[in-house]
Amino acid sequence: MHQNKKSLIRNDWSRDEVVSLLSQPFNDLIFTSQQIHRENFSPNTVQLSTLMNIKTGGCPEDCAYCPQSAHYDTGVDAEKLLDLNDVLTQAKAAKEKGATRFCMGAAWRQPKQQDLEKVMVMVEAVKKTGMETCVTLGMLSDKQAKDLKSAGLDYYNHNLDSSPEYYSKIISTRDYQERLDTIENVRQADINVCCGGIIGMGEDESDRAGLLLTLANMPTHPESVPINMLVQVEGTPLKDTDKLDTINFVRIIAAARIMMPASYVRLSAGRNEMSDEMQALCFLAGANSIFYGEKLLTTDNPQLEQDKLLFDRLGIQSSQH
Ligand code: SAM
Ligand code: DTB
Ligand code: SF4
Repeated sequence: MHQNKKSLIRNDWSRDEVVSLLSQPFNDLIFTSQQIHRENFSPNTVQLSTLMNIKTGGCPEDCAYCPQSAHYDTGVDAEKLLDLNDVLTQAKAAKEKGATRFCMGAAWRQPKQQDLEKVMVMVEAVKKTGMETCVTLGMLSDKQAKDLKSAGLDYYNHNLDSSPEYYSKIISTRDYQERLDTIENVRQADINVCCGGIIGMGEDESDRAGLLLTLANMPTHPESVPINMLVQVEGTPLKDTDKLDTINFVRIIAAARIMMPASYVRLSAGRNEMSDEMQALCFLAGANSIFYGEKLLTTDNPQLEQDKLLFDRLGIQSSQH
């Protein structure tokens, strides 16, 4: 445990403590998270990241939520890795529209060397636009993480998705430890870690606490913590999972803010199904980043105009380059 200049950074949360945090009276929880948010960040500023799927579908993994898994019939066809020019055109457009980070996703279990080299060229080119770069390519060896660092990569996204206990109910083709190993390789390569999870997969309160405490008990907190609300996609095993109590989703955002005071907490997938009021509660609870752009990877995200209008109504500004 050490004291940073603003909030106390802890790495010793217990599950009981997190469960009781999550079950506090809502007003108490939000009051604390808003206080911590203000100690660490400008309260009315939200960072914008734009996502691009650079390699769609045909993934050998069986993640039960994912429309890009080859195990499920979701209507998402497998495509090849996109060309540098297509990626760069979209990156420049994203910057033009106000994004400060460009995140490139690939539906791989782990990149092959020849593909990694192509992605490194993309990272170098996108970085030259002045935006921060992020990629999410599946598992990485320590050498692959170092190669990405040498290309200038700023962030690597690799989510834990759920608690260690619930994980095996969602994915059978890899285990939790492999996720943790990749995150460690990214950390050792001195790349910023973007790591979060998905809420609404049928997990219980203890699993949500387990996800949060695994993130917050890392020796260094992920710099960026995406909290996704499951997008239920036809053809995936998780389609028709019981719908989440949206207030409980806001509680997860608040707990993430309290437990990881200096990290960016991103209100990630699922915004297209959230009301403006629910998103406003998430920002109040301490979310300070979103995916900005009309598509996530394969599913829809709010229209840019809709997000601009919401920010105007809330007096929120986006962070500047
Ligand atoms: N294949 C790589 C991997 O799994 O790390 C990178 C791409 S993968 C699509 C990135 C993340 O997107 C997943 O870890 C998961 O958290 C999120 N995701 C995928 N499908 C989702 C869905 N239907 N709803 C919410 N989040 C989803
Ligand atoms: C993250 O945590 N969420 C993003 C990004 N990291 C790669 C992906 C969301 C995907 C939602 C389903 C889809 O569009 O395919
Ligand atoms: Fe593949 Fe990533 Fe989708 Fe899992 S989440 S099926 S690893 S693309």
